[in-house]
Amino acid sequence: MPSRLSDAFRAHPVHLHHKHLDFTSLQELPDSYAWTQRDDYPAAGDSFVAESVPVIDLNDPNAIQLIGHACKTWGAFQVINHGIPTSLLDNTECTSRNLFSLPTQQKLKAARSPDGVAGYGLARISSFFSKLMWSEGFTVVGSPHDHFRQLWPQDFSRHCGVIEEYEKEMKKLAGRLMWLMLGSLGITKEDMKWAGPKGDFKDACSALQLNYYPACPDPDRAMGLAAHTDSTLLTILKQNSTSGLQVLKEGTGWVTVPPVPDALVIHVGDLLHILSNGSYPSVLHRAVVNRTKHRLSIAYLYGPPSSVQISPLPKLVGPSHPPLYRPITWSEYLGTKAKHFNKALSSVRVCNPKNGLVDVNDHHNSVRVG
Ligand SMILES: O=C(O)CCC(=O)C(=O)O
Repeated sequence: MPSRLSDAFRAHPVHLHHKHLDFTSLQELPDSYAWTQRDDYPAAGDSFVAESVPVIDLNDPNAIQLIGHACKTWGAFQVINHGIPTSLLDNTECTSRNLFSLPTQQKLKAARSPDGVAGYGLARISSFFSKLMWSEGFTVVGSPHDHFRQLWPQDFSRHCGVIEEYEKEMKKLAGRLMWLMLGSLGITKEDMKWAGPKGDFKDACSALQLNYYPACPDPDRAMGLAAHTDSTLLTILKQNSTSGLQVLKEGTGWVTVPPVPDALVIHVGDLLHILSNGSYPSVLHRAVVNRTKHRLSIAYLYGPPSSVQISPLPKLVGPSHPPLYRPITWSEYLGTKAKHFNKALSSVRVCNPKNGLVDVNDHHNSVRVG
């Protein structure tokens, strides 16, 4: 992540205490992890088979239409036949599992600093909540080399190689998905100069977030990762075979995204919501935990070059569709998010949708904390 993006975090340091990270010693849920207001929306799917986010085959000739529909109605979808080799998905999951299995003291050698982005620790969003989340995280920005050398002094290069290969493949897939998602809005290369002369989003910025959710003695009262939207253009999420990811569907409630072997979950992020002038909702999601099984997820967070101004695309703006958001760089938006969290989008909104339409991301204002 270029220094401009790291600056957003440096300006908003979070002082999280990492001492709670040894979950194996906890036989009962401590009060500090008990979320009394967890169910701010109903959970769908307990008593009936609820619909869930569409699974889209990227080789389907109608993929672009299916993606457009999924983005509009869910802000999320799963993809299969995406071209990422199963062996790379497995190796990345294996490196992540290996990392979180290290003794706590070893992991803390690579702890994220209060004003940093990369490294091991609690989710950065923890600072917005009075209760702790039942998870550990590790963020990679660029090369994981320096941190991995601390974690595995003898064996770091093998793990670095896996993560770097994963980042390279994710970048290619993210560029491809960008064109499918933008194409479904009628946007072409002429409309997206910052995608570069080859349209390959060469200067895009990204980070990789590894999440580990240990088995939990009281999962109904715990929270793995609290409800949030991503500050990205899009996120590519790989989950292991334990379910836990839930997305909020307006009018339905929390819907579980079931793990599908080799599928990747795609989230519309806040910046794509802005580019689409509000047509594609930035999906509110969270992770819940399991009594007997641990869970792993790997999120590739993809955004524009740090200094590019992101604003509603001119083609999507007109007399009946005024621009809903002011222009903002990713760097500035990360600073806004670090300060306002789930109210960041509304803080950059300049007007409400016309024709009585509700802004699809308005529900974020009602998400309760703690
Ligand atoms: O673990 C999951 O499924 C969600 C992860 C996530 O939302 C994140 O890393 O931002």
